[in-house]
Amino acid sequence: PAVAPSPSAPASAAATLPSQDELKRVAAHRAVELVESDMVLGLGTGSTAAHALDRIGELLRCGALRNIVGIPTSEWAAARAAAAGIPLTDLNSHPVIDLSIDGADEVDPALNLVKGRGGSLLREKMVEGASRRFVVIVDESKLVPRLGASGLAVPVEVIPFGWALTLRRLQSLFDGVPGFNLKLRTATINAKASSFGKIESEFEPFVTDNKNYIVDLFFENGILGDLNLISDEILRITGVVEHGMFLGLATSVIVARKDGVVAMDK
Ligand code: ABF
Repeated sequence: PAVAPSPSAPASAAATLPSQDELKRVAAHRAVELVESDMVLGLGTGSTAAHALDRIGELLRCGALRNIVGIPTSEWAAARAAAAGIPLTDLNSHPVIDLSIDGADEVDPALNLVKGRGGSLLREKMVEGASRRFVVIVDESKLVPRLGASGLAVPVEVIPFGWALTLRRLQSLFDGVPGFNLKLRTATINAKASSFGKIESEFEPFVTDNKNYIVDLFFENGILGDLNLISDEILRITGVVEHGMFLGLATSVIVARKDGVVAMDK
């Protein structure tokens, strides 16, 4: 049986360490210090970016910031920003963005990123690529020696038409790479308990905000080789819309670590 901690017991060291979510908040708040009144902002997606959106909303409400407009990188970001009270606009009206703030899934030592495990990579790359400054906010768990090395997905957005052919072409590109694997991203629908009490689920392709599918690439040893060349080869496949490697786009990365915040600049 679990033993409830005694209220008089001294707090353990672990209890005083910030949680991962607190680290995300610290990185986000540090980035929001760069926001000035009258800016056009790129608004990121994900649990780290959520802290930035909420903080910008707070600063607008108390009058510390004025005349901000934001361009959301996803439908989720649009809803979260609207709830925070941030006025929204779009890339057509504002093709040049002063500052974008967003999370990432991986950051390598050269500040290249993997993004899009949340599925918003295309709009993120359009918005952040149109930004004078793109500040990435992460907790220390996102730092990797090379992209793909966390063993998690490097996403590729593909059009639904002929997606299995596009997947085969992606497979051919990495044939012979040890530890390479790929699969169509799926979402669970209709999870229900069967008559035996077992949970049975149906799956369908995950659909992005742009009504596309995602093929997730996995590199057991991380991506070895020239990232720009690999990027070009992926983008040359007809049916591929965009991939989640963000090469040379981040101008700085704010990393919240348990022992403090570190900013890495390009
Ligand atoms: C977005 O949110 C994505 O590009 C990335 O996939 C994800 C990071 O999420 P979180 O901040 O929740 O870890 O920035």
